[in-house]
Amino acid sequence: MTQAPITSLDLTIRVADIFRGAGVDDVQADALARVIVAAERDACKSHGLYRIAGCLRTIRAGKVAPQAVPVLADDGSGILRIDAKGGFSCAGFELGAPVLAERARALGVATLVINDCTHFSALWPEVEALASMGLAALAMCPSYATVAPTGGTQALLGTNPIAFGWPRPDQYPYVFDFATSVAARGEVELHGRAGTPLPEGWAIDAEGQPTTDPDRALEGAMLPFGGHKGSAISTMIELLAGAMIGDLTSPEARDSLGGMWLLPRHGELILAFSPERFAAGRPGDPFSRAEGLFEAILGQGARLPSQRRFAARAVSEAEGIRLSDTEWEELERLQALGLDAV
Ligand code: NDP
Ligand code: PYC
Repeated sequence: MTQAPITSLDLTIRVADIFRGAGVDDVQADALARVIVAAERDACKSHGLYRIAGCLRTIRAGKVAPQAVPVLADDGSGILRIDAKGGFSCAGFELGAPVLAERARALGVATLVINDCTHFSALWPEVEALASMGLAALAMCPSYATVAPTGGTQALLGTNPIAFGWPRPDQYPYVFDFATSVAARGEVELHGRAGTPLPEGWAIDAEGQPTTDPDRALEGAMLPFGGHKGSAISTMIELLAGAMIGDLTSPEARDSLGGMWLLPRHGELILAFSPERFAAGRPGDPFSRAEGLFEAILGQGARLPSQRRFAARAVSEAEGIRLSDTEWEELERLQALGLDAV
């Protein structure tokens, strides 16, 4: 029997309950539920409910600290640090974001480093939150080694996401968020589950040969987007959000985990800019100039990134989130069995 749609709030409560039942403290359980349900609400399936099982597996394996309390270190400079103490990144972000916003307004630009966190989520909730506070924002992190550098044959780089947000008056911000691989690894896993082949050009097998078989791709490597350009941007993320912040790069994260059936532990770098502070004394209002650019893009018939996502959100908010029977069954199984489900 098909179930009625569920509101974001009710789904968030259910997901948080699953985590609480698995021994996760309230702060982390609520932060996890918010980020997972936001992805489900916005039709970003690769980082929605599907990720609950991965979180539980990682908790069960003892590779994430479910009771960790993130700590903020603030020396008054433009570098704020969260020590996640081995917990999930999203609780650390929620702690650091308001301070980051206040510091970016005061200095013009400020950064938030999150160290020692398990990270699995999409980055758009973070840049969107900062944009809603009137700031432009960039977020990036390594992952674990699953992507071959262009011209190479072995997984070395992560799928290394990068996201950007720009505030827009009286409407959703301009936001993009993507993996620097051709697609997120979650997409490959979803193809595997559905038994559908991958599009050409996504992956190579363990022998370095092109493949459209999701299982062979997961044993081999994904490819960077845009050839050498994506490969270089992904390498930049390893440097800035790995080596520079004193945290693990993707190959190190993979080695420390001993495999990829669990969620990776590493760091994240988030930058926030005050457009007013940068534009001060220069001609033109940065926000109205930005609107002119967006209008010109739309005027050509192109769409803005996140438009699909915001449209999905509008439907979810009006009608509730629709889950398939299989998704309901899985949710109920996870709720009933907790850590024994994985
Ligand atoms: P997609 O390729 O699905 O989307 C990338 C971005 O491009 C989105 O902002 C999307 O907007 C936009 N977009 C797509 N098509 C168009 C178009 N025709 N015109 C304009 N904009 C467009 O993303 P990925 O599969 O690469 O990544 C998915 C998610 O995975 C991301 O949220 C990322 O953060 C996450 N991820 C997380 C990792 C981690 O370690 N934590 C690792 C890798 C990925 P829209 O959503 O509206 O379609
Ligand atoms: O989808 O590539 C991915 C991913 C890796 C870690 C979290 N998401």
